Amino acid sequence: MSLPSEKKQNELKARLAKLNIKDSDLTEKFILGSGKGGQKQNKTASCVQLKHEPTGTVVKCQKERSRESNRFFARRLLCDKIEEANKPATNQKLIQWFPGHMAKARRQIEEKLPKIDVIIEILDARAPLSSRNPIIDELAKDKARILLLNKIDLADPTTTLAWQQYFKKTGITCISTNVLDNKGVSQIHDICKRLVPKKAESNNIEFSETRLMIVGIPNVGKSALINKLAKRKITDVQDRPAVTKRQQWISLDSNMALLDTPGILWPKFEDQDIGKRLAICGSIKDHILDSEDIAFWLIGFLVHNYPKTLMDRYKINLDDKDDLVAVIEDIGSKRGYKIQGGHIDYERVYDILFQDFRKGKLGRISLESPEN
Ligand SMILES: Nc1nc2c(ncn2[C@@H]2O[C@H](COP(=O)(O)OP(=O)(O)O)[C@@H](O)[C@H]2O)c(=O)[nH]1
Ligand SMILES: [Mg+2]
Repeated sequence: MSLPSEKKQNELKARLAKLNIKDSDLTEKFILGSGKGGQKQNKTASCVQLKHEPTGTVVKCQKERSRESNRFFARRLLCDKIEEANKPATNQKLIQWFPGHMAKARRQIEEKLPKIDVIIEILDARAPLSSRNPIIDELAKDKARILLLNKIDLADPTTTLAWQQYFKKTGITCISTNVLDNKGVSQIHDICKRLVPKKAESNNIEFSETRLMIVGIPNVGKSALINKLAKRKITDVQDRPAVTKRQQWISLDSNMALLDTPGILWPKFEDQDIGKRLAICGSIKDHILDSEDIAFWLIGFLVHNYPKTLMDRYKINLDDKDDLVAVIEDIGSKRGYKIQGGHIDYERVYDILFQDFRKGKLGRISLESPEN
């Protein structure tokens, strides 16, 4: 296999220079590859893994049999990735997920607000900042508000505590819940009573009840909370802002009423990592982002923050924590996830990682903490 032409090599050099990618910033590894490329035949470690230390970008390349060619292609791939990350409209792909929904969702929340006394804002306890859309601060600045860190059964308890303190400092009442198991939910009544002064006695029920509305991005547990507060299954809880229907009030105890349709907030698109955390938690659909990118992010995060969990769950040892390709391959080979030719089925490893994380099979894990 001949090396890429001199012209191509010079082009690459120019791109590297333009992106300020220096050789001294790269950590390069050669590993025994699998999958396409037939490395198993010549038994050399021709798969190249490249890490750009300043940005933490990792690429691997096992396109060719020759290590030198793969070194070239790995560098080109790295340029692609870093260029992509540098683009201002990086999240174009994500934004397309909500064609026209953002403005509509905002309008729908704004329309409901005049009737609402308390806003219950649900966040995913595993990634509270990523699952929070600050637009609600602006929309609901004059309203009483309760912040729910939900799914605490899946989040790291120490980190959840730290988040509670973090939000308390901002002056917002914050509680931790596991809505599925009805944990923490009963506090909502008491807090509402505390936050909203007793309304004037009135024959018109509309003016005497304390009215609640639940808001949050997809998949944080809005429908589950409505059902728990209503103590019955509200079948018509809709998650799509496009659906309009007559609003219904669900009467709760203590002279309170809950709007049966939650306010849908859209996820933030400020940076790639937010998107990755949300995809891992299931708030953004899998196919929106590149599953390989997300899986590498998750495995890198777990290797550094929850190594024991990873070792116990997949019976692997993490001899080299920087070699994420090897970690993924190790999991695949321990589980026997192979494709034709005996190569590791990467996609299947990614799937199992996401599923295990979402079901809590990796233990209680938080993807961000207030300190970082
Ligand atoms: N483990 C766990 N799962 C939850 C919790 N609350 C909700 N869920 C699950 O999260 C998923 C999304 O919940 P849903 O209420 O539909 O979220 P929505 O999109 O905000 O309405 C469902 O599978 C729920 O069963 C919780 O506290 N713990
Ligand atoms: Mg829902």
